[in-house]
Amino acid sequence: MTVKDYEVLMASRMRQPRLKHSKNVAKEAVRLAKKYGADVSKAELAGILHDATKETPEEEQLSLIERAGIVLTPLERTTHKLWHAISGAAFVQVELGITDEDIINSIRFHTTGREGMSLLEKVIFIADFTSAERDYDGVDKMRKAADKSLEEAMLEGLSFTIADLSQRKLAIAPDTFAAYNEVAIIKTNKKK
Ligand code: DGI
Ligand code: FE
Ligand code: FE
Repeated sequence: MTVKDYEVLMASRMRQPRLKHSKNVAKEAVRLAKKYGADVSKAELAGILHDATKETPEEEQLSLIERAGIVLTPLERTTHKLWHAISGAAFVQVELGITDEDIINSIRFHTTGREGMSLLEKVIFIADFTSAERDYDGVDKMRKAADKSLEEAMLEGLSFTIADLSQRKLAIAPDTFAAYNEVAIIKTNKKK
Protein backbone atom coordinates (compact mmCIF):
# COMPACT_ATOMS: atom_id res chain seq x y z
CA MET A 1 0.00 0.00 0.00
CA THR A 2 1.15 3.54 -0.80
CA VAL A 3 0.92 6.50 1.58
CA LYS A 4 -2.02 7.71 -0.53
CA ASP A 5 -3.80 4.38 0.08
CA TYR A 6 -3.25 4.73 3.84
CA GLU A 7 -4.56 8.29 3.65
CA VAL A 8 -7.77 7.03 1.99
CA LEU A 9 -8.07 4.36 4.69
CA MET A 10 -7.65 6.98 7.42
CA ALA A 11 -10.34 9.11 5.71
CA SER A 12 -12.78 6.24 6.35
CA ARG A 13 -11.79 5.99 10.04
CA MET A 14 -11.92 9.61 11.20
CA ARG A 15 -13.71 12.89 10.73
CA GLN A 16 -12.32 15.69 8.58
CA PRO A 17 -10.51 17.73 11.28
CA ARG A 18 -8.54 14.72 12.52
CA LEU A 19 -7.73 13.61 8.97
CA LYS A 20 -6.41 17.14 8.35
CA HIS A 21 -4.37 16.89 11.58
CA SER A 22 -2.96 13.51 10.50
CA LYS A 23 -1.95 14.87 7.08
CA ASN A 24 -0.35 17.90 8.74
CA VAL A 25 1.57 15.70 11.18
CA ALA A 26 2.81 13.63 8.22
CA LYS A 27 3.96 16.80 6.44
CA GLU A 28 5.67 18.15 9.54
CA ALA A 29 7.26 14.75 10.24
CA VAL A 30 8.71 14.76 6.70
CA ARG A 31 10.14 18.24 7.27
CA LEU A 32 11.70 17.26 10.62
CA ALA A 33 12.98 13.94 9.23
CA LYS A 34 14.80 15.79 6.43
CA LYS A 35 16.19 18.33 8.88
CA TYR A 36 17.39 15.79 11.46
CA GLY A 37 18.22 12.80 9.27
CA ALA A 38 15.41 10.38 10.08
CA ASP A 39 13.88 8.06 7.45
CA VAL A 40 11.59 10.35 5.42
CA SER A 41 9.15 7.72 4.09
CA LYS A 42 8.75 6.10 7.52
CA ALA A 43 8.11 9.55 9.01
CA GLU A 44 5.38 10.26 6.45
CA LEU A 45 3.72 6.88 7.03
CA ALA A 46 3.91 7.03 10.84
CA GLY A 47 2.56 10.59 10.69
CA ILE A 48 -0.51 9.67 8.65
CA LEU A 49 -1.19 6.61 10.84
CA HIS A 50 -0.36 7.93 14.33
CA ASP A 51 -3.97 8.69 15.38
CA ALA A 52 -5.52 5.77 13.42
CA THR A 53 -7.70 4.63 16.35
CA LYS A 54 -8.35 7.99 18.03
CA GLU A 55 -12.02 7.88 16.91
CA THR A 56 -12.41 4.10 17.31
CA PRO A 57 -14.92 2.92 19.98
CA GLU A 58 -13.16 2.04 23.23
CA GLU A 59 -14.34 -1.58 23.22
CA GLU A 60 -12.76 -2.06 19.79
CA GLN A 61 -9.56 -0.42 20.97
CA LEU A 62 -9.36 -2.81 23.93
CA SER A 63 -9.90 -5.76 21.61
CA LEU A 64 -7.09 -4.57 19.27
CA ILE A 65 -4.79 -4.18 22.27
CA GLU A 66 -5.64 -7.69 23.43
CA ARG A 67 -5.14 -9.16 19.94
CA ALA A 68 -1.68 -7.60 19.78
CA GLY A 69 -0.85 -9.32 23.09
CA ILE A 70 -0.41 -6.05 24.96
CA VAL A 71 -1.34 -5.98 28.66
CA LEU A 72 -2.22 -2.51 29.98
CA THR A 73 -0.71 -1.26 33.23
CA PRO A 74 -3.23 -0.03 35.85
CA LEU A 75 -2.36 3.59 34.93
CA GLU A 76 -2.86 2.91 31.23
CA ARG A 77 -6.17 1.18 31.91
CA THR A 78 -7.40 4.18 33.89
CA THR A 79 -6.14 6.81 31.45
CA HIS A 80 -8.35 6.38 28.39
CA LYS A 81 -6.53 9.21 26.55
CA LEU A 82 -3.51 6.91 26.30
CA TRP A 83 -5.43 4.06 24.68
CA HIS A 84 -5.35 5.41 21.12
CA ALA A 85 -1.53 5.36 21.00
CA ILE A 86 -1.44 1.74 22.22
CA SER A 87 -4.41 0.56 20.15
CA GLY A 88 -3.05 2.51 17.15
CA ALA A 89 0.21 0.57 17.35
CA ALA A 90 -1.82 -2.64 17.70
CA PHE A 91 -4.03 -1.67 14.72
CA VAL A 92 -1.15 -1.11 12.30
CA GLN A 93 0.34 -4.50 13.28
CA VAL A 94 -2.80 -6.59 13.49
CA GLU A 95 -4.97 -4.98 10.78
CA LEU A 96 -2.44 -3.47 8.37
CA GLY A 97 0.33 -6.03 8.74
CA ILE A 98 2.99 -3.39 9.35
CA THR A 99 6.06 -5.05 10.84
CA ASP A 100 8.53 -2.15 11.03
CA GLU A 101 9.30 -1.87 14.77
CA ASP A 102 10.31 1.77 14.51
CA ILE A 103 7.02 2.79 12.87
CA ILE A 104 5.06 0.73 15.41
CA ASN A 105 6.96 2.30 18.33
CA SER A 106 6.54 5.83 16.91
CA ILE A 107 2.79 5.33 17.09
CA ARG A 108 2.91 3.50 20.44
CA PHE A 109 4.84 6.30 22.18
CA HIS A 110 3.57 9.37 20.33
CA THR A 111 1.48 10.51 23.31
CA THR A 112 3.67 9.68 26.32
CA GLY A 113 7.19 9.55 24.90
CA ARG A 114 9.59 7.14 26.60
CA GLU A 115 13.23 6.83 27.63
CA GLY A 116 15.59 5.99 24.79
CA MET A 117 13.38 7.16 21.92
CA SER A 118 14.65 6.63 18.37
CA LEU A 119 15.07 9.50 15.92
CA LEU A 120 11.79 8.54 14.23
CA GLU A 121 9.92 8.34 17.56
CA LYS A 122 11.10 11.85 18.46
CA VAL A 123 10.16 13.19 15.01
CA ILE A 124 6.57 11.91 15.36
CA PHE A 125 6.26 13.03 19.00
CA ILE A 126 7.37 16.56 18.05
CA ALA A 127 5.43 16.75 14.76
CA ASP A 128 2.23 16.04 16.73
CA PHE A 129 2.95 19.27 18.71
CA THR A 130 4.05 21.46 15.79
CA SER A 131 1.73 20.42 12.92
CA ALA A 132 0.36 23.36 10.92
CA GLU A 133 -3.11 23.52 12.52
CA ARG A 134 -1.88 23.53 16.16
CA ASP A 135 -2.60 26.84 17.91
CA TYR A 136 -2.35 26.21 21.67
CA ASP A 137 -0.61 28.72 23.97
CA GLY A 138 3.07 28.00 23.66
CA VAL A 139 3.03 26.60 20.12
CA ASP A 140 5.44 29.34 18.95
CA LYS A 141 7.94 28.37 21.64
CA MET A 142 7.53 24.73 20.66
CA ARG A 143 8.09 25.50 16.95
CA LYS A 144 11.23 27.50 17.78
CA ALA A 145 12.55 24.62 19.89
CA ALA A 146 11.84 22.19 17.03
CA ASP A 147 13.94 24.33 14.70
CA LYS A 148 16.80 24.47 17.22
CA SER A 149 17.25 20.80 18.11
CA LEU A 150 15.35 17.59 18.72
CA GLU A 151 16.45 17.64 22.38
CA GLU A 152 15.16 21.19 22.94
CA ALA A 153 11.85 20.25 21.33
CA MET A 154 11.50 17.04 23.38
CA LEU A 155 12.19 18.96 26.59
CA GLU A 156 9.69 21.67 25.64
CA GLY A 157 6.96 19.18 24.69
CA LEU A 158 7.46 16.93 27.70
CA SER A 159 7.60 19.80 30.21
CA PHE A 160 4.48 21.27 28.60
CA THR A 161 2.64 17.94 28.94
CA ILE A 162 3.76 17.35 32.54
CA ALA A 163 2.82 20.92 33.57
CA ASP A 164 -0.57 20.69 31.85
CA LEU A 165 -1.47 17.28 33.31
CA SER A 166 -0.32 18.05 36.86
CA GLN A 167 -2.21 21.36 36.72
CA ARG A 168 -5.33 19.35 35.81
CA LYS A 169 -4.50 16.80 38.56
CA LEU A 170 -4.34 13.94 36.07
CA ALA A 171 -2.14 10.84 36.27
CA ILE A 172 1.13 11.09 34.36
CA ALA A 173 2.58 8.01 32.67
CA PRO A 174 5.99 6.84 34.03
CA ASP A 175 7.23 6.80 30.40
CA THR A 176 6.58 10.56 30.23
CA PHE A 177 8.67 11.20 33.35
CA ALA A 178 11.42 8.88 32.13
CA ALA A 179 11.56 10.68 28.77
CA TYR A 180 11.58 14.08 30.49
CA ASN A 181 14.31 13.13 32.98
CA GLU A 182 16.49 11.72 30.23
CA VAL A 183 16.55 14.98 28.24
CA ALA A 184 16.63 17.20 31.35
CA ILE A 185 19.75 15.36 32.60
CA ILE A 186 21.45 15.76 29.20
CA LYS A 187 20.71 19.50 29.23
CA THR A 188 21.96 19.93 32.82
CA ASN A 189 25.21 18.09 32.06
CA LYS A 190 25.78 20.26 28.98
CA LYS A 191 25.60 23.43 31.11
CA LYS A 192 28.45 22.26 33.38
O1 DGI B 1 -4.02 12.56 19.68
P1 DGI B 1 -3.68 14.02 19.71
O2 DGI B 1 -4.80 14.86 20.22
O3 DGI B 1 -3.17 14.53 18.40
O4 DGI B 1 -2.45 14.24 20.75
P2 DGI B 1 -1.89 13.19 21.84
O5 DGI B 1 -1.78 11.83 21.28
O6 DGI B 1 -0.63 13.82 22.40
O7 DGI B 1 -2.98 13.20 22.97
C1 DGI B 1 -3.07 14.31 23.78
C2 DGI B 1 -3.97 14.01 24.97
O8 DGI B 1 -3.41 12.96 25.78
C3 DGI B 1 -4.10 15.23 25.86
O9 DGI B 1 -5.47 15.32 26.26
C4 DGI B 1 -3.23 14.93 27.05
C5 DGI B 1 -3.27 13.43 27.11
N1 DGI B 1 -2.05 12.85 27.71
C6 DGI B 1 -0.82 12.77 27.18
N2 DGI B 1 0.05 12.16 28.04
C7 DGI B 1 -0.67 11.84 29.14
C8 DGI B 1 -2.01 12.28 28.93
N3 DGI B 1 -2.98 12.13 29.85
C9 DGI B 1 -2.64 11.58 31.01
N4 DGI B 1 -3.59 11.49 31.94
N5 DGI B 1 -1.38 11.11 31.28
C10 DGI B 1 -0.35 11.22 30.38
O10 DGI B 1 0.80 10.81 30.67
FE1 FE C 1 -2.56 11.10 19.39
FE1 FE D 1 -2.08 13.52 16.88
